[in-house]
Amino acid sequence: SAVEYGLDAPFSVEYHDSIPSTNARARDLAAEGASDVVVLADEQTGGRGRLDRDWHSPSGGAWLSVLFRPDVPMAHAPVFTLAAAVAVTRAAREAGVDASIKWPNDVLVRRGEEERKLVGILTEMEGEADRVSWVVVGIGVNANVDPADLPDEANPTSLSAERGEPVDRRLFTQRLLEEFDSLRQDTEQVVEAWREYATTLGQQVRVETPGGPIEGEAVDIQFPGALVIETESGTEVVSAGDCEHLRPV
Ligand code: BT5
Repeated sequence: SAVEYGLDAPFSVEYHDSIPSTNARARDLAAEGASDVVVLADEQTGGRGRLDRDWHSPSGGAWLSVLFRPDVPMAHAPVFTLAAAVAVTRAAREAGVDASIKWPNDVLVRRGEEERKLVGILTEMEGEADRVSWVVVGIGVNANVDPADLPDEANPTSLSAERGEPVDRRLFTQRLLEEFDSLRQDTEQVVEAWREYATTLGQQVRVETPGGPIEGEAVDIQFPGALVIETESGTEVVSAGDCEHLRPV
């Protein structure tokens, strides 16, 4: 309920028991001129992932969207996706779940070779090339959700499944928002923090890009979010926007 979410957050919070999509609501608020608002829901009935894919959002999750207006050029906006991944990873680790980040937008839990998706992040924005007007960072955390209720093909997991007991969503969300607030104001620290939690670096990867797949070893990340890949024919720098899929090969 809304009471559970008595958040002391650096944003004003709009809570919904059920809403089609917190990102869609945050975009509407952006159109009305709002900023520094978090839209939070217990359940989404029309949650969206990248490329208009469905995001399953049953009751018990932490489905939220942060609307803000950073003073940065459009090209820097991918850094906020990384910032959200770092923030949610820290909050998950504090809750006892050993999360790490798979470039660019997944937070997952690794068990040996297996990777289970815990979180998805969808960043949307509008503005001019030299200045963003608004950014909406949508963060979908499988908090107190049974993975059996989520699509199998993504190999999903949840905070409660990993912990063996429910997580305090108020505390978790509060820590997530505090971390995100600090990172969004100091984007220089984001890339370094990201490296600390990344599973991707050092791995053989295959990234699907509009220009075709790129295979090689992921060696680094560059501000504001591009992956550096050593391929047989040289070094490739793949920007977050180019990535459709990445998996170990
Ligand atoms: C993402 O997309 O991972 C971004 C998801 C962002 C969701 C948040 S929730 C709050 C805000 N409001 C919204 O409407 N959206 C944002 P993508 O990388 O495209 O992954 C989507 C794929 O993940 C789907 O095609 C499924 O295979 C899988 N999937 C769907 N729901 C899932 C879930 N709850 N947990 C794990 N995997 C899921």
